Parts: sequence; structure tokens; C-alpha cells
Amino acid sequence: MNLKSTRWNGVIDHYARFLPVTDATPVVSLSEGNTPLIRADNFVTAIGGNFELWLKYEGLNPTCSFKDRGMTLAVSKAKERGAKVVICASTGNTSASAAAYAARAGMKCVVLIPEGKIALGKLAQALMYGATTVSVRGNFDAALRIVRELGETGLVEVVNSINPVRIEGQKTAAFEICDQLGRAPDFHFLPVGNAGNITAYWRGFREYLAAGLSDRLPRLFGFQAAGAAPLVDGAPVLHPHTVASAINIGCPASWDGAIAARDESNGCIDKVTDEEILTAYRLIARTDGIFVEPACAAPLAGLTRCVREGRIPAGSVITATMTGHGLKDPDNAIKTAGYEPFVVDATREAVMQVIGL
Ligand code: AN7
Repeated sequence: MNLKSTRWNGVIDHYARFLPVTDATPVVSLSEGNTPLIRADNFVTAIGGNFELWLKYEGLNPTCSFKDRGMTLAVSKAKERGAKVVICASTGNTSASAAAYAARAGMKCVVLIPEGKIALGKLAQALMYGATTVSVRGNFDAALRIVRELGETGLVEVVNSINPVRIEGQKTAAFEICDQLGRAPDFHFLPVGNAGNITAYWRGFREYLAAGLSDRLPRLFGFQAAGAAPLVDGAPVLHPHTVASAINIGCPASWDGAIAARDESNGCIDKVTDEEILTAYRLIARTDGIFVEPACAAPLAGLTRCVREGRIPAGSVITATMTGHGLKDPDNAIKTAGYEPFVVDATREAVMQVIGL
């Protein structure tokens, strides 16, 4: 017998040659990455398209968002440097991920979140992993400003995507998409908030092409929420607002990276309304059984509009990042579902009546 282990040991282990690590780097991993690429034909039919749509379901990472790809690297490098405290500002997912990886590394974690503006599941995660959780009376941009200032003291290690190794880790999602498809897609759609991820995907797709591991570059189509669309409007938004709390960001840190990704890929960055986001959010759950958080529905809403405007050539191969799991945000799910449970007496007849039998 010659059995070979197929165990997945995380993105640093799998893609080390593309990442800034050495044998001396203490790898802090939760076996993140290797998330499924799921074809969503029913959604394509529902929106009247004629192409392949593949969803990179990043909600199946260890803390249920794509942030784990960058956080494994950020925390490993922080540990390598001997840091004792990591800190971040977050709309929720970065804080959940930082808290988990810091716990695993035996480091203290401090997270700054905008008071009352993060989804319930994400708050539960930060608290449960034991992060010092600071609710700031202000928005994400204000919290990030404070984190930048604290970073300059040298006393704490910032693990927001202004830390360049975060972007390095996140580019592995583009590698995986190429590996899973056996090619690069024609288009890649994704939500845009602080703009680290669109920057990371563009770097990943380019590096894979340069290494001879893919055959083309996709056009990147990023979507912001209409109430928080600084990259589309061309100026920071002072008071951003959207139901998609993950991307409620008025002044993206990776502004230049996002614009370069858009322009160099012949792509676009556009905005969609909260109403369009919620429609797509519910639709993808109903048509294909894929439950994502509202931010992920921004690119799906954008794709819906692109189809309506005839901008997607027939037969295209399209991928889209579903950045976070639907269970992160139970409040919006229950509000948007449009159904409530039927409450009945505990009898067979009562249940049959509800079913209509
Ligand atoms: C589900 O957690 O910025 O454009 O502080 O959680 O790379 O910022 C989250 C962002 C998309 C946007 N989808 O990605 C944070 C944070 C989800 C997210 C984005 C976020 P970027």
C-alpha cells in the first residue's frame, strides 16, 4: 500500500513559493483556503444570462470569510517579528479573523469596531475568541485612523490590509480559482469595501500568468454599495451607509490598488443600491442554496445589471467571490427572507394544514 495524505494545511503551506515566508516563519494556520468553487446555473437562468458562473465560496474558511487567507500570513509574520499584540479596525470580518489567529498564536488581539454597525455573528466571534473588543462611537474610517496612529507608536502590530502581507495572503484565492477551473476566468466579480481584496486578486491573477500557471487575465468587475461608493463617485464618502455593513467604508485604504486593478484589467468598479443587493442576496439562496452575507450580493446584483445591459458575451466563464458566510448576519437574513415560521399546535393535523395536504 502506498497511501498519500491529501490533507490541506492552509494557504502558506500550499502556496509558499509565492509568499514572503521562509523556513524560519512560524506558520499560524487554521487550514484556511481550499474553498469550493460552486457552479450556479440556476442563478444564471434566473437573471437571463447565457454563461458559466462559478462562486468562490469563501464563507467556508475557518472564521467564515476570505479574511483568513491574509490573516494567517499577517499573524505568522507578526509572530516571526516577536510581536505580542495585534490590532485592527474592522467592519466585522477582519476582527473575527484577527481574533482567531491571534488566539492560536498566543498573542493579544485588540479590535476596533464601529458601534452598532457590525453583524451579530461577527461580534460573537471577536468576543468568543477573546479579543479586547472596543466599540468606537464613529464609523470604520474613524476606527482605522486610530489604528494607524497606534501602529505608528510601534507598540502594536497592525493587521489591517494597510499591512502589505495581508494582500499577499489574499491573492491565493485567485491562484485557487485558476487551479480549480484549469484556466483563468474571463471575468471576475467581487464586492469592494476597503479595496484590499480587488488589489489582491489582480496581483494573484497576474502572478499566476507570469508563472505560466494560467493562460489569460480576467477583467475585474468590482461593486460598491451606492451609499458607500467612494471609488465610483471619485471622492471619499464622509457618512457612508448601506445594509451591507461589511462594505460600509467611505475612504478605502487600497484606493490606488483598486483603480489600477480596474484600469489594467479593462474592468470596472460600479455601485448597486441596497434594494438590488437584498434582491440578489435572497435570490442566490433560493436558486442555488448558497447563503452569503449581504456584501457578497453586491457583485451578484452588479452581474444582474450587466446581463440586462447586454455587457456579458454568451459563453463567458465568470467567477465571483462570495466573501462571507450568510450566518454572519442573521438579522438581515431574517428580515430579508420574507417568511416567518408557522406556529402551530403540536398535532399532525395542524402541520398538514400548513403544508396544504
Ligand atoms: C464579507 O472586516 O473591511 O474591499 O474590516 O467583510 O478587501 O475591504 C471587510 C470587508 C467584502 C470588502 N466582503 O473587501 C473588515 C472589512 C466582505 C467583507 C469586503 C469585506 P475589501
